Amino acid sequence: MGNTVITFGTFDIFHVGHLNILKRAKKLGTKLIVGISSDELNMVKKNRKPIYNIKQRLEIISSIKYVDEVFIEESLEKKEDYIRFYNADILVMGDDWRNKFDNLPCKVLYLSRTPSISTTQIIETIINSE
Ligand code: C2G
Repeated sequence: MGNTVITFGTFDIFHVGHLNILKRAKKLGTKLIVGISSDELNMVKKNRKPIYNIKQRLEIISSIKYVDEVFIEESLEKKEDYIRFYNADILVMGDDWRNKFDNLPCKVLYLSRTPSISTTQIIETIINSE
């Protein structure tokens, strides 16, 4: 049997950086599970409401061809529970999270972020163009 890969994120204003990490994560196994941060968790992480709400983000990410299953990530502290529940072999995170999620019951890989694109920067570009 192939590896089950799990990854997490808000994926707000879905962009090519998000697509790249999902594509690379799927290549590491046969099944990709994505935990999508709840609107409340995004408030905790980034101190703002996501532009796209959880229902819209679930719909978008579950439609990506690299993604096999999605669920709502309620807390950053529940990674171990999610990994055990989905029997994940590998956790993939962007390298902005390097060393933040070590000591979990699976292999943990931090992949390099796609340069020059982020949700925050897209929001700033729109605000500044007004
Ligand atoms: N990402 C990337 N390249 C970018 C932007 C984002 O590779 N240019 C990756 C991030 O590193 C992350 C994923 O895309 O792995 C989702 O990014 P965010 O929506 O910003 O998610 P984040 O807030 O980092 O949430 O439990 C952990 C968190 O929920 C991760």
